[in-house]
Amino acid sequence: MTSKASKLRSANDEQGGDCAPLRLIYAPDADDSASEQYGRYVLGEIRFASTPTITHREDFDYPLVCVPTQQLLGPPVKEIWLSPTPVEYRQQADIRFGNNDQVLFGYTHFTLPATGESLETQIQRRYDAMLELLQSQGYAHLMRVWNYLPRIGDAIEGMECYRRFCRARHHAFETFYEQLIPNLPATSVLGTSGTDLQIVFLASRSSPYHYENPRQVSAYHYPQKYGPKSPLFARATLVRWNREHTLFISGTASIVGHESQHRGDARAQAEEILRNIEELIAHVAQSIGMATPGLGVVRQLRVYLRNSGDLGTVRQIVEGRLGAPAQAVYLQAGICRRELLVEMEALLGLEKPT
Ligand code: 3EB
Repeated sequence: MTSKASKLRSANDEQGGDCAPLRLIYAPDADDSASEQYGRYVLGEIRFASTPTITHREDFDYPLVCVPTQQLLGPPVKEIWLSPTPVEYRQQADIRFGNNDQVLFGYTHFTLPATGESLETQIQRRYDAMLELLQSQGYAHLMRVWNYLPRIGDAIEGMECYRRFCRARHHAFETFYEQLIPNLPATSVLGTSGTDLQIVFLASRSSPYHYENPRQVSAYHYPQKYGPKSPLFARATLVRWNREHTLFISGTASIVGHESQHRGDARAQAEEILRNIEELIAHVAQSIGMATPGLGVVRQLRVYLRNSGDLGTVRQIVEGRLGAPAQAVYLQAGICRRELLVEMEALLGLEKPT
């Protein structure tokens, strides 16, 4: 066993095997030794690069996602989802996945079809396959989904690609789940400059808790003006492990109620987003009997910018509100409504109240 792997193992042993079954770390993208050292303790890895999509490397077994998007600040990083115990890797249908005893990391992608009908059929098919895989492997509960959608804002045969995506996802979820709302996970949908629709997901054996944001209309209740079928996702998902909690915060935009706020003003949008995230964290903390922790608890943040020129402005707001301990990755990406310039998603751990 490599030294990093044995360190992971002993950290888990010290805690009586109680630590979270997944943990996100960042490593320099250029450094393959990081991935090699963690070896079979990697559930999956996400890289960002505008270069061609690498989906699999023969020397690593784990799912490797390469999102064709530009990182706007700092040396290129990759996100490594680590397991405290060795991971098993498999592929079923078109889905690559890694799992330990408690959680599963999965990845599937396909070239975006050119016509609206085949686009929706393909999306629905992949979602069906994902849900069936999770059911059959015993990881029935989605915790977090990321969708990277080329041409997100383009009309394809008269309907926006994102709206078609929402309709296809709606059909898949509706067919699979008896009840929708208790099953909708934290989610993001971002536009890339690539050719493939990429779907990355995390699922667990145990049942997570999904939350809505008191400042926002639930996306599944959005009025029809945003599309024929509403976006099906939760604003946040909390997973309670033995000793700690993991909170996944969905892609969050400058939306209050269901309306976009601060058209054309990236600074004000960033501020609104941080108010949304702060309120959501407060709401979750309150529901589990914790004191309101504030934005300082955010450990990892992804900031998506429609225009790279807004980096300086948005960064200033983020750093002012979150402080030093948070790691933020800034990426250039398409966002689902054309007036939205910024979107952010977050990951944090909450200590269990004693
Ligand atoms: C919003 O709040 C902004 O369709 O799954 C954010 C996160 C958004 C997830 C989705 C959409 C989705 O409506 C967009």
